[in-house]
Amino acid sequence: MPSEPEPERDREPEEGGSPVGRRLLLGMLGLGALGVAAAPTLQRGLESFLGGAADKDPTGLTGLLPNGGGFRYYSVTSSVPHKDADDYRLTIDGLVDHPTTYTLSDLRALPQTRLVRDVQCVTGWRVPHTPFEGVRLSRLLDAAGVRSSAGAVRFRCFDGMYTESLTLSQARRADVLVALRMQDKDLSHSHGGPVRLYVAPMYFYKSAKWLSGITVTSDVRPGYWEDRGYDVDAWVGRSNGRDDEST
Ligand SMILES: Nc1nc2c(c(=O)[nH]1)N[C@H]1C(S)=C(S)[C@@H](COP(=O)(O)O)O[C@H]1N2
Ligand SMILES: [Mo]
Repeated sequence: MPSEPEPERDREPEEGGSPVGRRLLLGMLGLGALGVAAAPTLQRGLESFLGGAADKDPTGLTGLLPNGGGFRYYSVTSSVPHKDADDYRLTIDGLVDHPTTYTLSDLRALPQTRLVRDVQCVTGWRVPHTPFEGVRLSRLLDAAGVRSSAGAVRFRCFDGMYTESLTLSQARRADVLVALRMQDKDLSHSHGGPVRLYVAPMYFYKSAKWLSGITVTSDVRPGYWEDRGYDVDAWVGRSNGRDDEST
């Protein structure tokens, strides 16, 4: 975590640290009467409701709601365009011999890898045993023909704001996916669908949602949160001053 205090607007929403009152948020969602300490079955209902609400929420504030140890829905922009099989594109360019643009059906037609690991956010929340499925990033890089001058990979998102990066050797790991599915369902919009990056051994901020571009470069450029103090090498339990169990 950053050692210097940063301006509030430049921080991920932390657990229990929402700037907007819980009651106000629940009220906005028409959930005023629902306790946050609901029974587990109800909680599960609440989580899937919140998932749906996050899909429709133009304010992004549902991302600040506590949801019982599950995912929080994060976006650094107040709204993100929806994309589907008709208009989704992923471009691979930069230091490659064959720049390529993939549609969603192109990606679905490639061999899929399924991984089940814990998800760990750097603000503390963890979701155990979460299946992700998609195309290995290494496969897309090999198909594009990475040039010998390359050393890193940059990721762009169609929210127009978020960025991430990996070194080339990190990007080529077998546990780094261009993910199409999460929890055995097609990725929802709120979780970064139709396509997000999934970097299993690193804090979840590496797993860029709404992935639209992969550019092979000579060097690593820090991503959105890394410009705001997070570690560029984001190994779970070995970075950001945290000692979480590895995923
Ligand atoms: N495009 C984009 N990707 C992103 C983020 C974001 O704000 N925008 N937040 C990151 C952080 S800090 C986390 S913890 C996860 C949250 O993923 P989720 O919203 O599916 O729970 O997405 C990561 N990828
Ligand atoms: Mo995060």
